[in-house]
Amino acid sequence: MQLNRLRLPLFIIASFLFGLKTYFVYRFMFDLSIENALQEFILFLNPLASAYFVFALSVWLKPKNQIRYLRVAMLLGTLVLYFNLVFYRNFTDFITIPVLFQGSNAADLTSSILTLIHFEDLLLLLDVVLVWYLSKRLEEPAVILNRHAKIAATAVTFLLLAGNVVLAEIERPMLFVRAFDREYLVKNIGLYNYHLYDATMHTKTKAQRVFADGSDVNKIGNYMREETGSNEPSEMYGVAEDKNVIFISVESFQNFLLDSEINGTETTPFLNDLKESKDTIWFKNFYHQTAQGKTSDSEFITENSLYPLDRGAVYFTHAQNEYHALPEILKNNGYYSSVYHSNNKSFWNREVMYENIGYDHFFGEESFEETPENTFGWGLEDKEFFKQSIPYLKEQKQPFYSKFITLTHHFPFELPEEKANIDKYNSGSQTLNQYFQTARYTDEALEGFFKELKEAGLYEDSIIILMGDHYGISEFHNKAMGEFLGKEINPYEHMKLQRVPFMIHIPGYEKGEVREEVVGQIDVKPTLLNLLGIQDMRDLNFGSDMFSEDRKNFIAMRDGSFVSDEYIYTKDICYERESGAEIAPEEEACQPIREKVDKELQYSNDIIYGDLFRFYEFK
Ligand code: GP9
Ligand code: MN
Repeated sequence: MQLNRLRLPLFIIASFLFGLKTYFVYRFMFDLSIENALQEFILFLNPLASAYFVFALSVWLKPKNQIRYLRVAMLLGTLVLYFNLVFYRNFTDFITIPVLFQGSNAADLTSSILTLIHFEDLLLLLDVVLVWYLSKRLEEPAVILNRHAKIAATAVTFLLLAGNVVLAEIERPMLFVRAFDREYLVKNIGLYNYHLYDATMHTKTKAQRVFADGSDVNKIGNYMREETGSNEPSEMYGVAEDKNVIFISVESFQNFLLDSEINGTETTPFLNDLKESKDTIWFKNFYHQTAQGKTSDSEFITENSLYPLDRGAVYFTHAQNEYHALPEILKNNGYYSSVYHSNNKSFWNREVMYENIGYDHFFGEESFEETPENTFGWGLEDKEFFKQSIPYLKEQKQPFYSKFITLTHHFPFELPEEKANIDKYNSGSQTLNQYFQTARYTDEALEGFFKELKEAGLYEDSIIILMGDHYGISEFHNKAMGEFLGKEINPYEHMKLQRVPFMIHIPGYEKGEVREEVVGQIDVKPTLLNLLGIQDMRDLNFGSDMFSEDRKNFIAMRDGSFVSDEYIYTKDICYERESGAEIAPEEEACQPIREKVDKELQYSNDIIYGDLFRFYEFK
C-alpha cells in the first residue's frame, strides 16, 4: 500500500486533518476578528494542539481500540464543532453548559434552525471519512510503542498546550481571569479547551451558593446606593402615580428601523409618530444589555436591575433565587400584575420565574385562540395577540402592571406575503431583507393595540412603555447592514446598533420630549418606580432613574464593553462616543469606567450565583 509513504501513525494524520479543519472553520465559517499575525498563529496552533491532545491519548490503548477511539473521537469532535457553528450562526456566540440544558427551547426553534444549516456543511465530514478510510486501508493504522515512546508522544501534548497558553497570555493578558468574552477564549485557547474551561466554571459557580458569605450583600449594597443614586426622587417622581402600567416588550426591534425607508415607504410610521408625540418621552440612546438569555435576559434586567449572567440564561439557571423584582414590589403597593405572551409557558422557564418574582397571572399560549390563518413562524401573530388580550385586560383589577411580549418580528423574520405592506430590502442577507417586513407588521400591530386600548377605555388611565428586547440583526450580517446604513460596521458602529426603542407614553402628559442621555435596560426598574411614586430607600439596583441628576453615567454590557456619556469601549478599543474617533490606549481614557464595569458585573454575578438576596431585608 503506497498510501502512507512517510509511515505516519494514523493518530498524527488525524490530529493534523482535524486541526486543519477546525482552523478552516474558525477562519471562514465563524466570524472571528483577527488583528495581528500572532493572533493568526495562535488560531492556527490551538486546534492542532487540542487535536493532538485528544488523539495522542490513543497510543496508550490496544491497537484495535486505538482505531475505534480515533474514529469516535473525530466524530464527536466534529459534532461539537458543528453544533457550535449552528449556534453561532444564530447568536454570534458559543455554546455554554447552561445553554445546553435549555433543551426545551430547542423544540420551538425548528423553523429557525433550518435556515442555519447549509449544504456545504457536509464538507466538515471530509476528514472523518478520510480517517475512516485510512484506518481500513493502511497496513498498520495503529501504533505499537514502548513505554518511553508513549510517554514521549504524550509529552508533546503538554508542550503544545503550554505553548498555546503562553502565547495566549502574551496576546491577551489575564485571559482566564477576565474571560468576559467567549470569542477571546475561543480565539486563544480554541473551541475544545474553551469547553473544558466552561465546564470548570460551571462546577465552580454551582459551589458558590453553598459557600456564599451573607455579609457580602451589604458591601455590594453600599456600592450600588453610592454609584446609582437610584433611590432618590427625581423631577418625574410620581408623575404616573396610581396609573396602570402597560409594558410592551417588542421582539428584536432595533433603533435603526425608526425613520428608515424601503423604496420610499416608511418602515415604522406608527412608531415614528409616537416617538415625537407630545405625550411621549423617547430615550433615543437606550441600549439593550442582554446576553445568552435573549428575551428572558431583557425581562430579567428590566425587572430586577441586575445584570444577566455571563453564561446561560439566569431564567433557567437561577429561577429559584430570592429576588426583589418589579412585580413583587408593585404587588406590595396594591398592583395586580400579569404577563401576556403567546408561547409555551415553559419557554425560557418563564412560568417558574414569573411565579417566583411575584406575577399574579401569566396569559400564555393556551389563553389565545390560534388558527391556521392567524398563526405562522413562532406562533400567534401580533395583531391577533393584542386583540385577543383586550378582554382579559378589561377584566383585570386596577391598577395593574401588565407586560406584553410580542413574537412576530422574531428571527428568521418570516411573514406570509399577503400580510406584508412594505417591500423586502435587497441585499445579500435574506435575514436583513425580511427584517423590515416583520417590523412593519409589528408597527401596525402596535398601532392597532393603541386603538383598542382607547376603545376599551383603558388608555387614559394607563402609561404605556415600549421597549425593544434585544438586537434582531446579529454581527453575522454586518456586510448587508453596512450596505443599508451606507457605512462600514466596525466595533464602534456595532455597539451603536445595540440601541433599541424605549418610549414612555403618558396620555395627557403634553410635555413629551426626546432625551439624549445614555441609558439602558438596567435603568428601567428604578425609573418606573420613580414615575409611579414608589420609593424604597433599601432597594438594590445597578441602574439609575433615567431622569435623575446624579444617575450613573454608563451602560455596561455583559461582555465588559460599555457606553458612557463620553466613550464607547468595546473589543479592547476606546472610542469617543460622539465622533467614533479611536483614543490611544496610553491615554487610558476608558480605564476608570472599565474598572467600575468589571466590578459591577462581578458583583452582579456574586448576587446571583451566591443567591445573596436571601441574606438581605428589603422594605
Ligand atoms: C419566545 C420569545 C423569543 O417566547 O420570547 O425569545 P428569544 O428567542 O428572542 O429569546
Ligand atoms: Mn426576543
